[in-house]
Amino acid sequence: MLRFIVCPTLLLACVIAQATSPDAPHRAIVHFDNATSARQAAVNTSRTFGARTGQHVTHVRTLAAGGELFELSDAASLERLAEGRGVVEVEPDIYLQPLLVTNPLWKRQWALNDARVGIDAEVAWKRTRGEGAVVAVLDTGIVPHPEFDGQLLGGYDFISDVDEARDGGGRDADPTDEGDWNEIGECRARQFIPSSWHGSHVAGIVAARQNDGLGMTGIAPAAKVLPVRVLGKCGGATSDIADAIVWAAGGKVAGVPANKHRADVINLSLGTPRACGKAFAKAIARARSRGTAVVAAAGNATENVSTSSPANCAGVVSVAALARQGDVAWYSNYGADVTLAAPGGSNSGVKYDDIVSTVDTGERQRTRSGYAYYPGTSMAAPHVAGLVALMRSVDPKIDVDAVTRQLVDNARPYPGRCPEGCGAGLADAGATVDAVYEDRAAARFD
Ligand SMILES: [Ca+2]
Ligand SMILES: [Ca+2]
Repeated sequence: MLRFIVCPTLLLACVIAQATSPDAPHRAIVHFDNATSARQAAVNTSRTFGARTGQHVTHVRTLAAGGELFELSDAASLERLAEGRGVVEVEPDIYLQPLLVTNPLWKRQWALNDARVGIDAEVAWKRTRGEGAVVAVLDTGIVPHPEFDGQLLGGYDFISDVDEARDGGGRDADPTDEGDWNEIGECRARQFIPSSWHGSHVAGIVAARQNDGLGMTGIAPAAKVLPVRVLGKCGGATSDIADAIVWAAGGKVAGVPANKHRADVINLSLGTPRACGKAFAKAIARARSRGTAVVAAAGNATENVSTSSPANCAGVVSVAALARQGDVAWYSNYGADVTLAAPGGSNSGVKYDDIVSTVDTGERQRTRSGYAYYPGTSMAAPHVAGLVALMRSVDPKIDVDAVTRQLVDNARPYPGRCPEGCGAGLADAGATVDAVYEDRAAARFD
């Protein structure tokens, strides 16, 4: 029987509704011409239809504003019903669904759902939403946000410098973002620069709550984010970031309590133009040896990624940014050391062509939670880090080299142009998660 599901935003709820609806009765509303009375209509239609098809058609009632409701046997055909005497129109008695606004920003999340330039998250979600996986976000810290309720693990604040930290102390167990605004002259700012809440934006891309009636969804909404604060007022020190990489991977850092939630993947949406130094190289090697994958933004300098650290470090999954139209973003770094690309936004002045995610709305200190559209390889990287969480959820034992190999092997060709070269193509969550799932299933029979 014909059945419409009103389902504008995605949703599991709708899938379930479709699956259960065949149990509902088969009914049709028949509209007759003015010359046919309700009683006549009921009798005529039942007789006519029954005579022609041998099916049972039972009159249920007359609708208040007109129209006759009939219950039909299973095989009853609406087309045949329409042939009845005096019948003007037949419509199925469709079941409607409550218009739950489960993720109202879904229509803006082209990075996840656009068939051409998105990463095909919905296909991956048929297998997993990241259950059991941990994504460490090494960034400006985290703000309270309804999208993070139940999504966070206890992280850490690795900023050693009290002035940079703005929380009155050095390293501590509170990774809350204290704001990275700059007054004129502060950190060489030539004009006032408001707080970015960058770490919260990145964390939302990874694991904002799904189907909570609010805002957006992360790519791995059942994964947990481990917020690690490494960027303060003027950025972050290599020494602090290197320690935080080791800690996030479950390694020991003197003076810091052990991390009880070893990350499956570390996201580094940060960088500086220089070669990969030994501090990063050693920390990244340590993390990888502990089974933690490291994903880094390729950088926003429109240069070869070999100039941007830590994206240029060995073993890192280096992520370039795709613009809304499918070409590599004009600002994105590129080159042979890029592993693959993910949606990062156009940075063209059209906000919906950038990446929506969670922020605070305060210009300096935290004020209240909200959403903002940012462009950058910083936004591309967490799509891949979230995808790694999905992969680890499907196969917790997949090693860091296999993670990179599967990302590369299952990327799809660039929908647009990347003339200077940017790795294997566009990250494809559906194909990659399917491949990991199938490999694991095959391994069980080896
Ligand atoms: Ca602190
Ligand atoms: Ca949400």
